[in-house]
Amino acid sequence: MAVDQETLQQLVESVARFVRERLVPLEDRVAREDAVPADVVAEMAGLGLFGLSIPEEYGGLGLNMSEEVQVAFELGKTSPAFRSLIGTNNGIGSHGLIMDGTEEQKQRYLPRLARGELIGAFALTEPGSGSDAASLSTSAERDGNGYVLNGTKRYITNAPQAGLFTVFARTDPGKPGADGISAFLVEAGTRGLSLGHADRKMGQQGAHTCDVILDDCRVSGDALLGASEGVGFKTAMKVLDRGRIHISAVCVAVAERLIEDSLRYAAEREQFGRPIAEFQLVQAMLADSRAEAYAARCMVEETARRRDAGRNVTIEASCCKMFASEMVGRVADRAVQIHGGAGYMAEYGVERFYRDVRLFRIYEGTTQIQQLVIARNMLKEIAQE
Ligand code: COS
Repeated sequence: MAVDQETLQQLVESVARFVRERLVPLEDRVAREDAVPADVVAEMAGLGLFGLSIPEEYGGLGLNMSEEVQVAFELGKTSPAFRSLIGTNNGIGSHGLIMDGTEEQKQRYLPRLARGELIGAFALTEPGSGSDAASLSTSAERDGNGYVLNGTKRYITNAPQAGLFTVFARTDPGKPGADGISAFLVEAGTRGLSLGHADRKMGQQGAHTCDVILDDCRVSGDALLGASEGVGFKTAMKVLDRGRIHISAVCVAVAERLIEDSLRYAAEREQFGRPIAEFQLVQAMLADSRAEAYAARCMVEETARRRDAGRNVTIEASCCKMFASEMVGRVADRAVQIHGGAGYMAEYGVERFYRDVRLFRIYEGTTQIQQLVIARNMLKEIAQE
């Protein structure tokens, strides 16, 4: 355990209460205004949510993966936009730095990321490079002691708020694949870095993405993550392995929330003279959802445990991401069905979740990429036998 049981229990309970009392009542407003109110952001920072997984020596809570997923199981029981705000600082926006940064880079950025004073973003995807991340074309050309970055990054989560971007760029144009890629820590406000318009999305209003444009953006040599060229792609893959476990925990949480809402609705809503929960066809939908959410919860907890024990969990993380994100899609679909006409109406919020969860099957690697990762690594395993 990275923290003692009692501290963890208190944190999980505080987050559960915060979600129930503070965030759930704001869901509709956040979706309408496409923004999380500033006082809520401050309260999230006060709870330590921006630094959950940042090591204690840099001002975070230092939760291990098993502990972090317990928090995500609670924080995810509301609109994913709230979680998204702290998601990058605890995941893809900080873990490249935690895993592979130099001590000086960690000291410079992690304490502010942990306090939520700085928002981190992970700039990997490009207009021409999504699932095929190793084909990215943003360039980083050596110039004296520094580098000059050119290219466009697309759909970058939290970019409009971000103060620090982990930018993946090609330092070696002679190497077209993964080996030529390096990672850079680029601060917002650096000359040559600009943002596109906020993207208009299907769901998750309140969480923002946009393009990050690098136009002769000059950074000093110490912006090179870990002071090593050519290892950026591996950093990205390791960060995604970890991030996929967290996202899977959020999928479980949203599914559990939707099951709770559907159960309550089914117990109250009467048709044919009885609550619809008494009909076996409705019960089947509730039971399937409960069993699938439970299976995903067990997968996430076991994968987190294995990772904390130091095992390679690339396969398991992808299994979790694939199963949990597909599972919450099915659960959201059944939730709309159980709510009937009301499920299609904005005032009940179920249709909003239905749109929100669609993203889980896409970002941090589509379901098809998870299948590919799982199968490829299975083949590697037999080749090693
Ligand atoms: N951990 C550590 N290293 C890894 C790794 C992992 N999980 N996965 C791959 N690598 C290493 C490989 O071992 C290989 O190194 P060596 O050449 O030294 O053996 C290198 O990285 C290249 O790997 P690979 O050949 O598998 O790369 P590919 O281009 O074939 O494909 C996929 C990799 C498709 C898995 C990758 O591009 C991917 O995950 N794509 C999805 C990207 C994504 O999730 N985007 C979401 C947007 S970010 S929110």
